[in-house]
Amino acid sequence: MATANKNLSVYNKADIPNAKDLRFGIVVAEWNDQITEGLYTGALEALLDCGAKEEHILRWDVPGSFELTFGCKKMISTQKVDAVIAIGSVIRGETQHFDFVCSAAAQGVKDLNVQTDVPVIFCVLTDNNLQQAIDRSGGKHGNKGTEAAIAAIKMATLGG
Ligand code: INI
Repeated sequence: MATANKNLSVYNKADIPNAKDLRFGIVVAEWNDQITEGLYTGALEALLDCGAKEEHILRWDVPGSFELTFGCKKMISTQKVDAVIAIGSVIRGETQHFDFVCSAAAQGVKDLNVQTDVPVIFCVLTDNNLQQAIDRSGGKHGNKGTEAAIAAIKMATLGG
């Protein structure tokens, strides 16, 4: 995807609805936790910067990106949240495992968006190597967690 010249962390607060009355869920995969913690920090800081209250942001951890769908589904069905952010990092290895985990995570999040009225934001990095993931989780290309937080606010307030 074309992030080469894009900083994922740039947003104009004047264009973002205030998040003070919104509740957010963040589901974080433990795999590649150096990366997913960076994404989480980016998302959390952007939500707070846009007015969300810390006590209205719920975090759950799941083992890997494959488990994000179940984690988000359970959060939506048991907690009061206006949007959920699914955070993961999949890094290509020598086998096809990468493709199956990426595909399952993307399809699972897409399915939840079709099935429920709570938007689920796809904040899963799918990189060829660790450096690409570092660059997008608080490095030279910014932080995709920040971008996901802005998307969560916009989707939670869609249609007024
Ligand atoms: N999960 C990830 O989130 N990132 C990875 O890079 C990864 N790799 O490389 O294997 C990964 N695998 C675990 C997977 O998400 C599940 O937790 C596991 O298959 C159990 O269901």
